[in-house]
Amino acid sequence: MAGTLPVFGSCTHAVVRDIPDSLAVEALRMSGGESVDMEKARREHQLYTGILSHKLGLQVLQLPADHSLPDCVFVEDTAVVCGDTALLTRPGAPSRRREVEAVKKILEDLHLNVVEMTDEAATLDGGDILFTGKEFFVGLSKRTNQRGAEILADVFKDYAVSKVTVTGTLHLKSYCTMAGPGLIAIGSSEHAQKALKIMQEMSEHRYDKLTLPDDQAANCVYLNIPNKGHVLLHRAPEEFPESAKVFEKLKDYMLIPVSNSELAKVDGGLTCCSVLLNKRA
Ligand code: M3B
Repeated sequence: MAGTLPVFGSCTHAVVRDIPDSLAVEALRMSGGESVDMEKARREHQLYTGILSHKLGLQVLQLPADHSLPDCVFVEDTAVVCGDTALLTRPGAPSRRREVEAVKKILEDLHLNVVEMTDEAATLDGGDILFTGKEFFVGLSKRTNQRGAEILADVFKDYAVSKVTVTGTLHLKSYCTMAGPGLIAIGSSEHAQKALKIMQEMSEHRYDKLTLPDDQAANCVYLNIPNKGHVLLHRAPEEFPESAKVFEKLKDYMLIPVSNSELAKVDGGLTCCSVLLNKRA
């Protein structure tokens, strides 16, 4: 590909999807736990999409909810976008497979090179895919398997793809994301630390790390926005005070605390609710 390497975190568009009423009772969750306050969930989600559109100036494409798809708000799991290629996933949970259809349509409308994962032996959730700007890490989890990882490696041939076994949680990004160029946000649990160690051992690149006391807080959204520079959406101090203090030490960042108490009850984090893409390239 000709031209300059895109700046890590550059982004022009975000795909999001409304929360269906069915989420409260039917969304998949790792453990029983508290009931979801749907009004609050929708308020939090509106704040999240408002930040992406009004505060950061992204073009936000908002898909309507589908009530027969209780997890459809978690669009991240349905597509992996890198450059102008979008790999549509084959979600590990059969109840989530049809979520991909609406996302496929909107990514095609955006004229991305859309690739489908048709192999019935493959499963992959976007929540297991960590793109560092230099390479991919794929979490092998209850939702993502070897075959899914192989297909991702075939599609994104320009990058190294390494596999990491995910233990103790749903997805790889349940305890790690990128918090900036070359900066891995990582939780403090033994499971998270073990995953980081594996990633460091497999990589040819060196990364800095930002260690968060709370695993859930390590799921943050980094963006690089013209005239704003480094932008980080991170979990609010009301939710994770100790982790928020760690984020607040980052220099030269526009920090945006975001509450996500309700979708977190069904295992959703901040990355889960958008597919980010860069059409400026
Ligand atoms: C969560 C889906 C929950 C379904 C996202 C990544 C890590 C903390 N009930 N999906 N992509 N997981 O989030």
